[in-house]
Amino acid sequence: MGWLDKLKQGMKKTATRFSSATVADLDSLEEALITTDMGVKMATELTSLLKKEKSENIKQKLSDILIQKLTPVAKPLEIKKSDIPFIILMAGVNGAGKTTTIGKLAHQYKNQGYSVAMIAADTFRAGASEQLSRWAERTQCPIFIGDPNEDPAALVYKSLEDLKKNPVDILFIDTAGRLQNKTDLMGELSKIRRVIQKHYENTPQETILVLDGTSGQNILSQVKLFGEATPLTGLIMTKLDGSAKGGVLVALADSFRLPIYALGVGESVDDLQSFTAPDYVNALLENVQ
Ligand SMILES: Nc1nc2c(ncn2[C@@H]2O[C@H](COP(=O)(O)OP(=O)(O)O)[C@@H](O)[C@H]2O)c(=O)[nH]1
Ligand SMILES: [Mg+2]
Repeated sequence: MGWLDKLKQGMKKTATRFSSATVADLDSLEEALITTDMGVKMATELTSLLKKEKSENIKQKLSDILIQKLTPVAKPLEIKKSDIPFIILMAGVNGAGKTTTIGKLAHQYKNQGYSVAMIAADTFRAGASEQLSRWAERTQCPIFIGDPNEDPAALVYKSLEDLKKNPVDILFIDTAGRLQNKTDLMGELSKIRRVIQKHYENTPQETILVLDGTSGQNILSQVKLFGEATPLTGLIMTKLDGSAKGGVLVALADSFRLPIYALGVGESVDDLQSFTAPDYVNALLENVQ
């Protein structure tokens, strides 16, 4: 199955709601848009734009507006050769898909000929390092692992010292996603950043927030909270093959101008895709009559 088919499958819930809302009946369309998790504000804004639309083809108009909103954020993650080592810090709540996404990205970059390494800086959760180690083994990347509960920043420091002797093109840093306390989160992420910057100025080049596409509107508060804790450069949304309500991407594009680098559409190594706004909107609106 192609990724868009997976995406469509994931959005079936949305699509079913859409199918009971005809574009001729804009109030029910507004309700359907809200249930895609794009948010009440966005749904209301879209519907009022459509109410003013003179042409017959309201669905086309809706599609055009959505594509226009999503196009600026649908950007692939670019590795700049002049910026090597290219350091990518992965942030996100527990279970969002950070570790899996690192595995998938490492696989892609290895296939493109880059050398890749990983630091398992989630030293708190039992099993987190083992999980990343399995990805490191599969993708044949060197990995740095700490002792249980070792200070993540200290592990990053040691790893970077070692990498000076054995340089790589791309370095992924996996982090713990503890969100109980904003001060903790901010403290930990900024400590890791400071350590990185001691070794390389203007790094990490990327701090990517990984978001679970099934968490609905909660995603928006995660972006806000993490964004306050650390400067984010982009987003990756996972689990769009599940019961995702894809409208949340529209809400993200509207609320934050952060690029959405990739979408996770499954648990295997190839299930990570960049997205293009037209394909995405087509999948989202497929069942609108
Ligand atoms: N269906 C699906 N599952 C995913 C995807 N990405 C990650 N997962 C699963 O979600 C769970 C949590 O992922 P993990 O990478 O451990 O999250 P982390 O805690 O942020 O590191 C694991 O069981 C993954 O296999 C995805 O795109 N689709
Ligand atoms: Mg993890």
